[in-house]
Amino acid sequence: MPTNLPPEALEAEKRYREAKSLAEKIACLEEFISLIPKHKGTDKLRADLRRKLSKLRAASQARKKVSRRGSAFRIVREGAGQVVVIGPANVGKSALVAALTNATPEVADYPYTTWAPTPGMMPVENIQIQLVDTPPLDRGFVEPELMDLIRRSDLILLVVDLQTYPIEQLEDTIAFLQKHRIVPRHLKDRCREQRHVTFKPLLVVVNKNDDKSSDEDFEVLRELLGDEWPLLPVSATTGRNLEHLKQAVFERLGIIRVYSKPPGKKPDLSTPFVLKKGSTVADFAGKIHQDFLEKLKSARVWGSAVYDGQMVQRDHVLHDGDVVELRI
Ligand SMILES: Nc1nc2c(ncn2[C@@H]2O[C@H](COP(=O)(O)OP(=O)(O)OP(=O)(O)O)[C@@H](O)[C@H]2O)c(=O)[nH]1
Ligand SMILES: [Mg+2]
Repeated sequence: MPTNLPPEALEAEKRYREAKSLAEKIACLEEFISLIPKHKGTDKLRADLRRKLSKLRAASQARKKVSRRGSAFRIVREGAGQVVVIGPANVGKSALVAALTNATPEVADYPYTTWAPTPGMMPVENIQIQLVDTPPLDRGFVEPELMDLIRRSDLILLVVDLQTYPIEQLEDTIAFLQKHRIVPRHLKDRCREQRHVTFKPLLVVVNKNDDKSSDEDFEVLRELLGDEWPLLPVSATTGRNLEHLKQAVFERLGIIRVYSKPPGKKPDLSTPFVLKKGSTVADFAGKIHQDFLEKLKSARVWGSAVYDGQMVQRDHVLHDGDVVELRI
């Protein structure tokens, strides 16, 4: 910010920075712009601020629209699991969702770009997993519905920026979640208060590890944090380690893919049914159709059974990649 602005403009800028609600931010920014003297030296600043203002206005319009139709924070679940991508501002949450899914959230080199959650589908092998980009959590205010979205999700990807105080970012975000009674599942045993707390599987995605030159920084981070956190170094920009991240998400979701085989025919291996780990033949039958579950006489399994095509009971536990033939 140029320091040669008149004091009343600097005061307005301070009010703008500290504004808590979107409406307040818009009002303060309008006032700030009006107090900046118009000359060549302030051309760029005024243009930047006007752009910011029109973004804030657009966000406000979008919110009004969605609030009439229902909340922007109610993201319809799709695919094999819903994964929320959360963290402080400017760490690359939107860039990651853009790199991994078909969605195109706005990515910008200034903080507080994202205002509403944006879902996108991430293909992993032959299934699709939903990733939800979210607004940053280190704002002055956070919508209770955003916290509900996090509570309802199947997995949290907490993104930090390797190049900008990642430890503080991790600690602050965990403290913030804890304040809202959301605790990483792997810390459950250490949590004194267990009532009304939601325990969620969580992976820490250490973004902006663009190339070999930042590997050392990541190793230092890993050493400082010890083995308490599941850390995944990636780069949304260069695509480094993103395949690994996809696999890690798939594994953490605790799901298996099971293929249906009609009697006497080949299974369709391109469209699996997705079930929770530990699911049985009966769960699989129920997933296809309630009728199947009720009328199920026998089942044969290729894959996890002792031998291919083995007859199994309804309570036989299935594994990822199993092919099942149900007979009714
Ligand atoms: N070097 C580098 N820059 C990145 C990477 N990922 C994102 N960025 C940059 O970081 C800035 C912020 O990216 P965003 O994706 O908008 O960050 P965000 O976390 O969604 O930010 P908010 O929506 O404001 O919370 C942009 O300038 C991106 O180009 C990365 O892997 N490496
Ligand atoms: Mg964003």
